[in-house]
This record gives sequence, C-alpha cells and structure tokens, in this order.
Amino acid sequence: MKTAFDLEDYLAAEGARVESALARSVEALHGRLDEDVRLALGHGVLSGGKRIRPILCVTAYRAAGGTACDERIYDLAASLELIHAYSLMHDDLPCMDDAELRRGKHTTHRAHGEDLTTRAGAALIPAAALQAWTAAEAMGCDQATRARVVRALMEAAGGGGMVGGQWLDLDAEGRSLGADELDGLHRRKTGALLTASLVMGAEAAGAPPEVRASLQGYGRAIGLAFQIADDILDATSTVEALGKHPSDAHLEKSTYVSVYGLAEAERHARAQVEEACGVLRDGGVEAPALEALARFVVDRQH
Ligand code: GRG
Repeated sequence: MKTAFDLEDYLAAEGARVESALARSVEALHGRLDEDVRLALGHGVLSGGKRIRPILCVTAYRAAGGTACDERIYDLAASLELIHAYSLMHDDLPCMDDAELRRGKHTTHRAHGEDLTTRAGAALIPAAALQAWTAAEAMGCDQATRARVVRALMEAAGGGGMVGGQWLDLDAEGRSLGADELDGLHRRKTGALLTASLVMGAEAAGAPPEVRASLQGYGRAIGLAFQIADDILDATSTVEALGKHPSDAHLEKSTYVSVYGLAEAERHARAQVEEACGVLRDGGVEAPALEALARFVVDRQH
C-alpha cells in the first residue's frame, strides 16, 4: 500500500546508490591488498544486505540540512557498511558463531576460507576510517569536522561500542542475562554503529548541537528497537526467510524474546520507535524518511 512517504521506493533508490559506493570502495583497494584478500573482502562487502546504516547516514545528513547529493555523501555513508561487513564476516567465523549462511548465501569463510576472511575483515577497519576521512574531505568538511566524523565511526566500532558488545555477548553464551545487562550489551554491539550512522550524517552536514543531539537520540532508540526486532525475527522466522544460520536460539544466547517473552518484546520495540520519532519532533527535526525508517526497523521481515 502506498503511503505519503514511499519507503519502498526510497530504500530501492538509496540502496542502489550505496551499492555503487561500496563497489567503488572495493575497487579502490585494488593493488593495495593481495588480490585473494580483496576478493574475500568483496564477497563480504558486496553480498547484499539492507544497507540500513548508510541509508540512515544519508537520510540524517539531509534532515540536518546537508545539500551534497553526489557520490561523496554515499562514500562517507558506505564507510559504516565496511565496518558492518567486517563485523559480520568475523562474527560468522568458526571461532565465533560458526555460521554457514548469511543473506541466503555462503558466509565469506565458507566461500574463501578462514584465513582470507580473517585478513579481509581486519583490512576493512582501516579502510573504513580512511574512506570516512577522505569522503568528508571531498565534501569540504573542515579538519575538525573530519576528525569528529572518523572519531564517531571508530568509537562506535571499538571497545566502548561494537567490539565491546560482541565481547560481552561471547562471554554471556550459555548464561541468562537480566534486562539491563541485555540492553547494555546491545546498545554497544548493535546500537553504537546505528547511532554513529546518524551522528556522522549530522556532523557532515554541520548540524547545530540540538539537531545533532536529536538525531543521536533517535539513533539510540532505533538501535535498541533494531536488536529487539532481530531477536523477534530470530525466534519467529525461518532460515529460508532470514537467509542466516545458525540462529541465536541455537547458540543458547539470552535474547529479548527469552527475557521478555514475544508480546512484551514487541511492545518494547514499538515503544522505542515512538521514542525515536518523539525525540526528532522535540528537536524540531522534520524528516518523514527517518520516521518511516524507524517503523521499518520493527516491521521488516528479515
Ligand atoms: C573479537 C570481540 C570481537 C569482536 C569483533 C565480530 C565483531 C567484532 C562484532 C560483531 C558484531 C555483530 C555481529 C553485530 C550484529 C549486529 C546486527 C543486528 C547485525 C544484522 O544487521 P543487519 O540486519 O544485516 O543490518 P544486513 O544483512 O541487512 O546487513
């Protein structure tokens, strides 16, 4: 059904521009990595996915008044996806989740081997930081802004963010977590990079502090909603529909569904979406695309 804001068209159009940026990122590494490492890297980066983090970044950039609509903002946004791709490649390795399927395809180590996947994932981290810096420079951001953009990305990827959250997650396998522990873990593991997507867009647009804060608050709320929705899908969907195996239930992890039950987890996710939209309105950020994306986070089917 068509609504005032056509999210389906938006996701298709923005997703296509993100795909082009990612292809440029992989191409730019030609000659800078062994070719077999670059091919494994290309597998991890270019094998699909919703591309929600770069799409959020570009959308936040526009909502904050950014006007560049050429390749440069997509190159900046794609740096987030390079970090996300590395995290999935490493997360799927035998020493972590030992997954065979991701996005309906063989995981990168199944296709290219553990050795190349480990190296390709590691190569993506500095590549992402450099790409964020170079793209922000090409957009005309001054040095202080460029530093804040790269810092937002690396802080979200690091020990206080995604890596730290993953650490807690690995540590918690086979153990029951309380609600606060679960929130703390996922605010880092999943929420930090999603929040950075909004912050990087705001920084690149030169947003005033109150707009930046509002976008950051929106990011925190949808970050949690995203993980709750992930856990709900994990519990209610199929390997075929999700395109990934194994599920967290198989790995005996605490999830929002195991801690809250299905109905309460759904209510919790929707409350986060309402909070995200409220934070935007309170900050005077009028962005139908961000409101639609917040709803997509919990309504998605994979
Ligand atoms: C060695 C401790 C240590 C860390 C290394 C592996 C790693 C860093 C981090 C893993 C973080 C991780 C797996 C987070 C999952 C976040 C998440 C909900 C992923 C699914 O994201 P989607 O739905 O995936 O956006 P698509 O396929 O659409 O891109």
